[in-house]
Amino acid sequence: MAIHKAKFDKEEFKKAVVGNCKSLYRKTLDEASQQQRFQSVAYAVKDLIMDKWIATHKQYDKEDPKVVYYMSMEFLMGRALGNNMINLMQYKEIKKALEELDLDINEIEDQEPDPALGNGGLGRLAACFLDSLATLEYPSYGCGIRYRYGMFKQEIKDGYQIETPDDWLRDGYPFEIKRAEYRYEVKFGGYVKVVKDEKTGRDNFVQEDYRSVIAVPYDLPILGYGNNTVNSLRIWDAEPVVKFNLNSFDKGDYQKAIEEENLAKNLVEVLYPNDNHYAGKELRLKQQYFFVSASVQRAVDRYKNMHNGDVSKLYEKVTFQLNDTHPTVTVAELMRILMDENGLDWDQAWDITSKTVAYTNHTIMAEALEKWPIELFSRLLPRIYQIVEEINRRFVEKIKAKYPGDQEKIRKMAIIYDGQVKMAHLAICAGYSVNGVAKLHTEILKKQELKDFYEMMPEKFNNKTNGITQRRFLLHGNPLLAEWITDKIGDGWITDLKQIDKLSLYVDDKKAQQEFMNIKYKNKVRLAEYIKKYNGIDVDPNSIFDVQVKRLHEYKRQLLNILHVMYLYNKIKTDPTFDMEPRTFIFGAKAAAGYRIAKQTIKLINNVANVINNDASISGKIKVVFIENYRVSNGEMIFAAADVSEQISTASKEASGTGNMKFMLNGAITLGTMDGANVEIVQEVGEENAVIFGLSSDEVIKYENEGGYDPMEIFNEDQDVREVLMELINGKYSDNDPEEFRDIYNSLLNFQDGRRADIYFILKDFKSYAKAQEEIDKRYKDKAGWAKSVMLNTAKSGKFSSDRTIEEYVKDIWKLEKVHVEM
Ligand code: H2P
Repeated sequence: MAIHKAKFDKEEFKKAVVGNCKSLYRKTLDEASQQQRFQSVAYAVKDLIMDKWIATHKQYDKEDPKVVYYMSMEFLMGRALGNNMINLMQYKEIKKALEELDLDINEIEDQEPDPALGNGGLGRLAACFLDSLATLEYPSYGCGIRYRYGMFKQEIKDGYQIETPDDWLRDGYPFEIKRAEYRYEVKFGGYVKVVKDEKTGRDNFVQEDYRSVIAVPYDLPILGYGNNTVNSLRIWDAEPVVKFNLNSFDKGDYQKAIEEENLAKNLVEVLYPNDNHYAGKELRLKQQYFFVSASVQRAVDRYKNMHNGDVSKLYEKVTFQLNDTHPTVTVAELMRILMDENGLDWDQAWDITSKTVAYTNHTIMAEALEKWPIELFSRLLPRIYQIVEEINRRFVEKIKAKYPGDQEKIRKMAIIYDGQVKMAHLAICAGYSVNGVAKLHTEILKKQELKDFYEMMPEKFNNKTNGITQRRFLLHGNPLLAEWITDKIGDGWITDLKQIDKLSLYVDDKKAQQEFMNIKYKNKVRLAEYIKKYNGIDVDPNSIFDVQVKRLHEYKRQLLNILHVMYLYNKIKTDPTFDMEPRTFIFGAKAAAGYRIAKQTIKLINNVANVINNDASISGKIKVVFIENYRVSNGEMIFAAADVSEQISTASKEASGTGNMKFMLNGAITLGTMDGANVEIVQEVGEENAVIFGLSSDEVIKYENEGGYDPMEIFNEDQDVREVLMELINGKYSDNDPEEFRDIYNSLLNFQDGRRADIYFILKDFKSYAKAQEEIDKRYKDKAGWAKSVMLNTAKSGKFSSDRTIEEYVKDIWKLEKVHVEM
């Protein structure tokens, strides 16, 4: 790939920064606040982007290539300034320019709020995909919502999680531009009137007595690395109709005006902070339809403008990728636009739609599957519901034709059944592609969760193992290692991560090992300083940094990790001579606000930390740290500093995982179950360079089919486990209230609220996990062996670039052509 590096005029740039400060704030840089300095710099960087952004879209207009619209409720972007500097290939130059202005680039970058329009892996994947699409020169739009408040900020008070609003737009976000020229009306509620067209005799479906909002997009630039491509992330804001439609006041329809004002205000107010969990809230469905309708209207208009208003070949130039079921109303909205607004009949519209929409599944967790009550769905989206009903009717006919007399098939596969609209079924029925996000996950979909669908339409199913962008998670997040790698093997890895395998040549080289481990040490010092600053805890950079950072969810099993820490602590206490490498257990996780057990787990981790960190008798053998407000920006630093990557989900439950890849890339050893993409990580790096434990997914699924297992047996037979569990309820870690962790205790041992005990097999896997942890300790003692192993992890991470993932989507699903932008 030809890398293009634009000329950088340092003096011009400095002038721009000073000028921005003056025109934005009426201040000199000296007088400005840190935030104002950041803004002044960001606008100067945006200037460098603008010409490329314009050129890219000119080129798209000229070539009229096929475009993918990546439809996603979440884009967990992380900070843009540093990343944009990196992708412009001008990080060092800009850093230098800022130094000459007496500005420290790290402090400036630190001023940017993390645009956190996502929960976790699903939203971050979308962000990595946009980076790769632009870098690989593929035309694309990310389509989402401009939430007024993103993922909440987490504070820890007395060990409890406190959620505070993430007011990321407070100071204005310098990289966005408002596209007031693209306004679309989105309608909710009312009823559908059928009006006969006198001329054609056709029935027209007209929505009446509805409430509507105006969708207005904001575009964020998505820069390719080392090229001139700048794609857009288009996020929609909602404005009330009344702003320009004063009519309703004239007519005295004051009530309607107020309702629309409120609708607009509430609609994009906040991101739902639930991952892998479906809450069934009306506002959520409104959000979904809102951004889908606006995005699809815009995409169809854009296409029509370029094709003389003829929509019949839309699928040749447009594809909508549904990031999970959240944007599945795309199917019906596209049908509506094609039929009601463009006069196509059902068959034509269906033919186009079913060649235009594709679906990615991200989870098999039952509680994540979206099903909307018919009552709610049809009341909110009356025309859309009619269309879904007709899709369902025809689909059921097909099922009947294929499986005559098999009522069971209809029960399991229908889109509308039992009073509910099942979004995954709609996505699969209409989509031309259905993909899982790691090999194991896709196999489970085919053999278990979506078995009936796979049987009926096997040609739709395919796997796309997730990936991450090495530009953010190594080049930006770990500059020391990035530079060292480039020194050794050149910089080809930045756009072709497979090349990182060339490092394999160095894994036995003593000097290279030393250098690699020195860099790891420096990154650990950097993290230790952060921990000191924000947690007030001293940690030893010579200890093993054992890290689990990800959303807090029972299936991800942070509980297994902390129970093991409690067990280890008991061991050291009973035998003070117990020999082990000093270990720092680092956690970072946000829990959904209403998820009780998850929040208790955070409290447990903090209380255990409190007891252990203050026990001088164990002479610092263990430290426990809970990093507050884990997010993309501190994540970058954490991945760089990790020795051990905890990927310990119950096998079969983690569809892929992407944190696992970020750790691997930065030279950490995976301690994990054979779940999600861990399986493929082990395949790449070799079993001897990872530590694997626990039940396999087949074993888990078998237990589940047999009604579970009995954790009481383990409780009764295993002294160590019993001791740890008793400590949950005897006040050892909860002085003031021995009942504090009763729910956790119960979740492991008692059948309650219709749920079996220990459904995530924590006790079942406990001993095997403890043994794996001993294995880590043993391997770390062998310094050279460890160095070789972590270097191999970096060297063998080539497969896990999102560039590879995107190339697979392009080849198998989207069929895009590259568009090269010359300047
Ligand atoms: C989910 C899955 C992950 C997967 C990610 C991206 C929903 O992310 O659980 O296994 O890697 O999508 O496909 P998360 O749990 O982080 O919200």
